[in-house]
Amino acid sequence: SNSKPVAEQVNRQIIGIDPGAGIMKSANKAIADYGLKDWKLIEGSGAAMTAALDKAIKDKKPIIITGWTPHWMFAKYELKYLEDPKLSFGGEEQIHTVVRKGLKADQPSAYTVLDRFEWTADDMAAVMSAIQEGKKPEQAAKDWVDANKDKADKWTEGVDKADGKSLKLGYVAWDSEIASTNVVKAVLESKLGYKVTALQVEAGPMWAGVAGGDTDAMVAAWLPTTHEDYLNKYKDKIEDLGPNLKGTKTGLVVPAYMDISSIEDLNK
Ligand code: PBE
Repeated sequence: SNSKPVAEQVNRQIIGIDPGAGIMKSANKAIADYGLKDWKLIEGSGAAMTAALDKAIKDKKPIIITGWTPHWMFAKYELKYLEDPKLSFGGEEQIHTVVRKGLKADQPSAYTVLDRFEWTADDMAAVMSAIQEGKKPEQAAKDWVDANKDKADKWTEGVDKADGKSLKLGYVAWDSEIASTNVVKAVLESKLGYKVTALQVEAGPMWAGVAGGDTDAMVAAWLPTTHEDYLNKYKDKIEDLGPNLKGTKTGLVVPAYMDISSIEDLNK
């Protein structure tokens, strides 16, 4: 094993994701809260982060990433969250569905389904793992909807068909949101006949799109902490339909073989 301090082992680097992600703001807050002098949060993407994690684990090397649950990485690798006694990453969180103002009047069927949409962390993780194992997101979502008819039927029960109307969902290429957005798209298309465009954007434009009314909805708002700044900026211009998934978590994540347990250990 490696006797150098963790800071030296990882070159004082935390492997982050896209700069617009709320978890990047939280990670920078952790760097300040825990006095991690000269540490750097590296910007990239969700895909680059999981590639770096995969390589480090294959080489049995130390690595620190920004991680979140639900995520397939916890099924594939042995990982642990570093304790966060200062709560830089916040407390309990949920993923909310957010729609543009006026959607209820213009598209009542879609609005009702979006309002009813809720599932569990295990449901989402199942879709994420299917995609990670090679299924196309649209196919993984369809397969999940077919296998979970009882759940999906509850979202659409008694709702009028949409007869080919168009709907635009915004999402960011986070593995969790690729899964949820494709499931909602599959349900709206297969059960109600909507024509759904899933538009992949960055986090800022995702929120701005719904606030400006160009985008009808998104199912990717992590609240109250991770997307707090976006909510504060746009709360008067959107409608928050509440949680679609409870029991998420965000934080700094390391392979289980690393001999640290708390963000506080990074200062040693
Ligand atoms: N995440 C996944 C996002 C929300 C979904 C935790 C990477 C973030 O904004 O940080």
